Amino acid sequence: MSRALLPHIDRRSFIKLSAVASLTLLVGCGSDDSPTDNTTNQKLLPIPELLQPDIIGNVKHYNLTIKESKHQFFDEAKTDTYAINGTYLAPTIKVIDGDEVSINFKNSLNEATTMHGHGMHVPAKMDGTPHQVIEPDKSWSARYRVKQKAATNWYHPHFMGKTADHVYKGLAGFIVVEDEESRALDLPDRYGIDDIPLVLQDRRFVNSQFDYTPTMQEVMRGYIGDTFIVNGAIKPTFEAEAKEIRFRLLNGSNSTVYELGFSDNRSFNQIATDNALLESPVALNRVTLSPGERAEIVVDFSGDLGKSVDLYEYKNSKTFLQIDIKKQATATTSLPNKLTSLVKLNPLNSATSRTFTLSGRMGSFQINGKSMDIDRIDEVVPLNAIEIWEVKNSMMVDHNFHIHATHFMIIERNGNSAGVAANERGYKDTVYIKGGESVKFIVKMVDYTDTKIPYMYHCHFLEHEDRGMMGQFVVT
Ligand SMILES: [Cu+2]
Repeated sequence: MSRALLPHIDRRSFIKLSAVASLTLLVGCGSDDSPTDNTTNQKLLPIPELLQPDIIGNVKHYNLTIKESKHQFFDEAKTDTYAINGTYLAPTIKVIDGDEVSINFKNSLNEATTMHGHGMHVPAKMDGTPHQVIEPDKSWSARYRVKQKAATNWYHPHFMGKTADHVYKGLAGFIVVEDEESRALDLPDRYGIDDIPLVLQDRRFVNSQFDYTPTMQEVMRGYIGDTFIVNGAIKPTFEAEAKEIRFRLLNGSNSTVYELGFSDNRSFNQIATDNALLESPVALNRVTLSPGERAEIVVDFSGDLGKSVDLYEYKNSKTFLQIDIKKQATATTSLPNKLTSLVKLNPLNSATSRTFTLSGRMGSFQINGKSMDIDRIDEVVPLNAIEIWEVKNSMMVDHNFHIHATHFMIIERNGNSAGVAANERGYKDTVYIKGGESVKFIVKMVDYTDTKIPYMYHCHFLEHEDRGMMGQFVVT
């Protein structure tokens, strides 16, 4: 068990230890206090604990407890949270394509929830949707064989009508998928040293407690916090080696779109979209992520020893993270030009098109005129059929569209294939659709038929999802 492997470190011993290099690895979002750099008195970036599995037979068991906790966002007081194992957020689960895994959740909350593996390619009954409720004091396991390409995925609640509330309180963690191909690439992969997961969120606080009280207008337009946090810390510092650093960026917010870049406007390379590496790195100086979307980026700090730069959110003018490049590189990497090959389905081979129109008013939301009904199957999708799905945002407010079960590839934005940006030409499971815009994607279900238990498709702006902007499909 990971707890035994990573003994609890109290604050005092931590400060003493923090002079030691590479300690970042030991810092959980779960320790009661965030670590402090004793030279600058600034909080260091917490790195979610990398959870070690118990191996029983050939199955890797990851044991997680969902519970109420208190987390130190502020020096003066602790904040009531929900958390998994620690005090806010959750440990990182790292799996390899082909692994047999059992992700075991014990619900120690006083209310029911669920736990969905966002981006995981799993049978519907293992998907952790509103159909796999975990009642208080009960346990539930997502047991499956990992069968997908390397990706940065995540897990979070998906309980009917309460997803926004449960995520806001702190339930979210990474599932990092690796495969043989990704492991052979010369990419930064030392967890916590040059391979850094970042859960990006924003929150409102009143008297150091979360304030989750969206008005009707905020339900429609987004409940944006004034305090931006990363891995459960407010504007912490990451002490980087002077080399290429890989950041696994996750927009873990309820409903805020982030336009991310660096304070010196430097360029970086995006290497992965939601569900796989890109075929080649794409050079950018901004990357936009709507809620639920991920991007892996590699930024080269090899000539920057002694400098500081911020990971900055340009839409809301907020600093997420200060990066102090203050360590000599202890290993080097060199970003490859070719990362992977992606299967590109041919639209001419598609027999079926489906249209999903997003609408809503007065705090209620619909897809194709209907609000989510857990007892209604909206779409029946045959196995192995190539399909085109078009999603139209008929509103003036932003939405996105997320599908479970598998990934898709975007083929048009607003009726135009040239409208698909280079860094969107990869495997996606969530796509941002601005007010009045539309997106067409190509998709094929390749596994796991089940005529009864559905998968979901929905807007991942959580206030919209909870108020009806969700539907269900079965794969047959
Ligand atoms: Cu929406």
